[in-house]
Amino acid sequence: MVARGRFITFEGTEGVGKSTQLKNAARTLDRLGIDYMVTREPGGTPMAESIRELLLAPREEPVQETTELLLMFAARAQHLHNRILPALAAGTWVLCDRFTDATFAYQGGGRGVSAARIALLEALVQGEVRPDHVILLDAPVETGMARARKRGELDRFEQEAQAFFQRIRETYLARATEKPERYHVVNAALPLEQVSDSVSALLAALVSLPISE
Ligand code: Z5A
Repeated sequence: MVARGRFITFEGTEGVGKSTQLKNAARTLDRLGIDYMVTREPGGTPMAESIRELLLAPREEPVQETTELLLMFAARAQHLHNRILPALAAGTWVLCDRFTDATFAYQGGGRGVSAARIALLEALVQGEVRPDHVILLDAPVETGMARARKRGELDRFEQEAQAFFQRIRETYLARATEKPERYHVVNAALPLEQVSDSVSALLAALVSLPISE
């Protein structure tokens, strides 16, 4: 029987370096000879990518919190069942740029949707499925925002005020404190080379760690 792949997610506030570290993680797994795929949320399948476009587009019509929440989980249902779970079952590791922790942080901490309501949808869409490991790239909000701003045009989320991102950071850190066995907090404010070394070392350590079922 093929050993199930590991499900590893990368989380953090704007511009902390998730995309950069996903590329670094992919290179590390290449070196370690591990079969993997890289994906992202919202998105990861053609239909989920269409939902992503709906979610990120700046628009004049106010977007209801419930609409945003349901669209996040609609995209996740497609992605999880059509792509992530089949890959894990085939023994492929999945490196995912954001997952449900982002919903607890953005829609929960950021927008004020109750954790209980989010947990209800989490159970509906995911059953018992959770990431094996969450790599939380943590940096002061201003550091990430300054990096993100350099890219130019801001999407609907990036147009939010600093206090929104501060609540998101706090929610992520609180979740990491609750479940230290699943969350790995990396200081993302350090120079790129140091952050990359920490993430690579973390992944190398995970290879030899048994999966908790
Ligand atoms: N969202 C949500 O609300 N609820 C959910 O459930 C989910 C998502 C799943 C899309 O996410 C949006 O969806 C997101 C949350 C919401 N909100 N926004 N905005 P996304 O992941 O696609 O977009 P993002 O969060 O904005 O990611 P990002 O801005 O692309 O940032 P990043 O991937 O973390 O950073 P990066 O592109 O790797 O790095 C940014 C720049 O900094 C780049 O020039 C790097 O070269 C540089 N960098 C990276 N690391 C360093 C270090 N260590 N030092 C110096 N410079 C660095």
